[in-house]
Amino acid sequence: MKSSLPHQFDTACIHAGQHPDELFGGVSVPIYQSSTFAFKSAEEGAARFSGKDSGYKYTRLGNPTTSALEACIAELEGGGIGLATASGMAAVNTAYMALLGCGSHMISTDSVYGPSRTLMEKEFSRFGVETDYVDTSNLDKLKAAIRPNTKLVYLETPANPTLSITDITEAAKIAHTAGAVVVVDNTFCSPMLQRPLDLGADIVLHSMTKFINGHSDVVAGILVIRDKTLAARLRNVLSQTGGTIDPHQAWLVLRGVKTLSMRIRVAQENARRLADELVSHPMIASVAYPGLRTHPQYKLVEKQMKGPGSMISFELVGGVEAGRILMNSVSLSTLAVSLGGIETLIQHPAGMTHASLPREARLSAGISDGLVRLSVGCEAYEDLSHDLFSALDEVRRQCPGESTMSVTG
Ligand code: LCS
Repeated sequence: MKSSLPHQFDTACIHAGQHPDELFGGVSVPIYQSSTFAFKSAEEGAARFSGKDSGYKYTRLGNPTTSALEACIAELEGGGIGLATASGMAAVNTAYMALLGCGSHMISTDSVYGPSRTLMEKEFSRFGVETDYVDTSNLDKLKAAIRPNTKLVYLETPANPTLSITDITEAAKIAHTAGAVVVVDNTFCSPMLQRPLDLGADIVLHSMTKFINGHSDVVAGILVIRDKTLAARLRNVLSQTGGTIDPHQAWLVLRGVKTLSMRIRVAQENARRLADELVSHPMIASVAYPGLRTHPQYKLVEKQMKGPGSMISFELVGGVEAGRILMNSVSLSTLAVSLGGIETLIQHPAGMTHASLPREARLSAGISDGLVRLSVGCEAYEDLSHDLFSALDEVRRQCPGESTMSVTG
């Protein structure tokens, strides 16, 4: 696919949306830590509020540091308008609120980040929005779920935490035929590995808390939209509901994103090697990793993504109890939720990130009680491997019973 980026991706991570500060020449974008902006005259203030003058007015509505970040991520996604938010969930909420209303219907990937589903089930349902959760990796199921009032098709691919993959191009065709808007949560890939707008999506969404910032020190989100009318609609909802990012937070993400491509290359290489070793370990019952040839959608991964990324989910022989021993036995990998940071994190979706879902819904979305999720970081491979496989030895010691091996990919 022909890139619409003016620079190579690695270059754009460092420079997109940024230029030396005009006042002193500072190379790093200044942090405009100001809630409000002075007008030179009453006339100038009025012109800004009427839209005749595009200058800044109030940070909830726009801020120069935030604008630099929005321009940067929009360019990395291949062009569009960026809207940075206070968290990934603020981006999800903005999309739901802008696109749905009483009597409308949404179809969502069943295995999405837990709160993206709970927000809809507990809150938006109160306002008369209906949702079907389907395995969107199966396009027939997606097609069958379409209704005359379907306004939004919400895809998460790779999905959290099952790593199942939805064909964005084909799903967008189905949604567009029905007149629905397509949102893709691209958090697991970052724009380095997948560019949903180029594949037919209308809106791409990220928790920038993850790979884009990459240092587990900021909570932030973003929406990128190419259609100007749709972008204006989302901007209105965002600025009125107050989910705007803070300028200091925006600056931290701008600093983090500069190393995005380097971090992803190292983490992905570590993940590939770990996944290869995990599949042949006797205590592992199944491994889900998009880079394994045994992944059920391996061909689609090759077509749609530029690399398999660094998230691995696996099931241990011995289920929940074995997972508990593993998580308590690692020492370099940190037992924590979140993902996409420079450090390796391990967690238990059923008890942690997806605990808000009723068990039945969770199981039907493929998130079993014993699934363990690993967000592989940039540590030296030998150290990571030693930590994980020593912990697996401990599992074997405390919880014997070997696998007959069923790699689900
Ligand atoms: N979308 C995805 C795919 C996510 O994984 C998360 C957070 C969000 C949206 C929400 O972003 P936030 O508001 O936290 O910035 N995922 C988390 C996870 O898997 N563990 O902890 C948070």
